[in-house]
Amino acid sequence: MKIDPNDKQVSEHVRMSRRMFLGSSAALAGAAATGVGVGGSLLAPTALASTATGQVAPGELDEYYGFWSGGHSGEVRILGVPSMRELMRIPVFNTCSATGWGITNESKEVLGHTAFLNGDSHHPRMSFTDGKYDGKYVFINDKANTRVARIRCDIMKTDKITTVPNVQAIHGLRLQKVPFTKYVFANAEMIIPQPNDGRDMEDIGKYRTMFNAIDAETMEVAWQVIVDGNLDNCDADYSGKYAFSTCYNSEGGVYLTDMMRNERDHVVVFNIERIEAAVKAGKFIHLGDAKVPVLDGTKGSELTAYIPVPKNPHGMNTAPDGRYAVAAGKLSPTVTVLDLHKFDDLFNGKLSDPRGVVAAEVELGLGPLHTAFDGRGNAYTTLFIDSQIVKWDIDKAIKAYQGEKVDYILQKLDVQYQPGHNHTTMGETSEADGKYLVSLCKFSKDRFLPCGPLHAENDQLIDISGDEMKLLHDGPTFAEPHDCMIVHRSKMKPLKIWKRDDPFFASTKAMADKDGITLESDNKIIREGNKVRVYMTSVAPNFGLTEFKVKQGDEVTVTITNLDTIEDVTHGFCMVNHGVSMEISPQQTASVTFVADKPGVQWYYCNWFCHALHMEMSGRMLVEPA
Ligand code: K7E
Ligand code: CUA
Ligand code: CA
Repeated sequence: MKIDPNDKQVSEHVRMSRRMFLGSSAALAGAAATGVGVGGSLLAPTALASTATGQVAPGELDEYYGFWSGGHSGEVRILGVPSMRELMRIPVFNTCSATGWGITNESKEVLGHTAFLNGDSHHPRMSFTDGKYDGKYVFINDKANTRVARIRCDIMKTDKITTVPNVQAIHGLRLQKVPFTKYVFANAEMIIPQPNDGRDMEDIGKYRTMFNAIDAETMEVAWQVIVDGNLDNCDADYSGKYAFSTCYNSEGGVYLTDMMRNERDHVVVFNIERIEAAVKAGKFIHLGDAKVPVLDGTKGSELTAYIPVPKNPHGMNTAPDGRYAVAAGKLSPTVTVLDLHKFDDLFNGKLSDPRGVVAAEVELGLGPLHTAFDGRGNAYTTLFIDSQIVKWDIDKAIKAYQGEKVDYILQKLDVQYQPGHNHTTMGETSEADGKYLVSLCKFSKDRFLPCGPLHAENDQLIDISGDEMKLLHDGPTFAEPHDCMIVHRSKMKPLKIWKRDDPFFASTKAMADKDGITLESDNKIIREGNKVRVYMTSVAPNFGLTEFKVKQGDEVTVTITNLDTIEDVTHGFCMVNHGVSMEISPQQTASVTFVADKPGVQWYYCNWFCHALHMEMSGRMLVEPA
């Protein structure tokens, strides 16, 4: 028996539920639009409710988008803040069977066909214009395979991935803030022989790593600077002149005990103007096959300055006032406050000792890792060993360092347990608003129902709008969000439906053009030797082709264009027993290539719930035996 998708009863039911669904989202959009006019951009009722509880009522929208790294899951996740609801996952350095990331041709083009699919993402950062988030891109590093990826914020898909040559393990990643994000700054962490071709493996004293600048638009590596020591975290200033990185291994050791020997390691400052001038003047070398200019920034170079700071420093965070940056001591209970307004003097000969830029070096507690800011002159530093967030006053810390008797520590809040990064709403921009702080705790221990030996982490939401920090919410997260960034929703303009001319599937469209196919209407099969290209459309609940014939051993490319124009009606394509599945969202084209290696009837079906007849949205690949 055939079910008629145009059956009146069925379609009436679907129309009804769509209308209800669209009706409610339209109301929300309306409410949001009204809110925009009221003193900034928040929904007044949401703001009141969330300030009190951190909760967002069902049907209400969050005030902030949070971008979380997925650590060694390799992805990026979007959380709503303050609800801490997980809104979306963006596969980056991993495979995803729901969306087909790592499986579809479009994603393989981004990943490169030979790319590793295990990643270790740490630091998601949004592009800037004039020190403010511009809603365009989010960049993220992959420590595991020395890559940097870019996510387009209109479609929330990864659109470029760059492997950085000559180095190993990209860790710290921050962006140029001013005048705009021209460069993505990426620290390579591990020291290796240069060149690393097997020659000098035992000569540890010659191991070096590099600071890397990637062009944010082309995603090509613009230049690399060789440094002394290794590189951990980095940040940039609000003048656009400097970037700076912590180094925990100034010893140049390869064993842990060696890396802990010195009482002070350093922060290395990169002079962007001078580096650009040196590149222009041809003062660089090439290493191996890479065409990237490699410059010498080791001690004594005019491109860099080395500021000694205690001990195995980790976090490097610029305050929103543009005046100070904080290096967290990790193995020292101190943080070092650097005066960015004195950084010119590191390069013009006015300072005999680079420590002259240290504005304060004060004790906070055990294991300081990362610092966040509220835009009101306060800093919030995670204390890994003490399992606390310490709130401190930057100006008072400077006075205390100068010998005045002032208490710069305002509050210590226990968190559960052992925080790594923390992040405030808009806190890494000149628009820091001091509303919420998220503490990314590395251990959850007893905070959640036990789920076996492997534990979730615990991201805790803290209200910092008042004088006192108040814990609002525990949020379990799977391995391992090192870091997050939180951006006000007024900065974001994601698409709800794909545009037909999106460059994300331009190559697929070019292939169709060559085959004389119009993706928006054709349901056709093109054969070229043993390569078969199957083009079809989809409209809920039908594939344009309910069957197609191939021969065993054919290489089959299935390209599907989703003609639905209704928000949220995504289809899927899964070929049973072939490891093939993918997402096709409204107005998207997606394609996948596989070998039809099994004879007989092979069913395919839609695996994204799209319609009352979603189960029936299927078809047969008929494979003639070889
Ligand atoms: Cu885990 Cu930013 Cu990679 Cu600190 S890093 S904790
Ligand atoms: Cu189409 Cu489910
Ligand atoms: Ca050290």
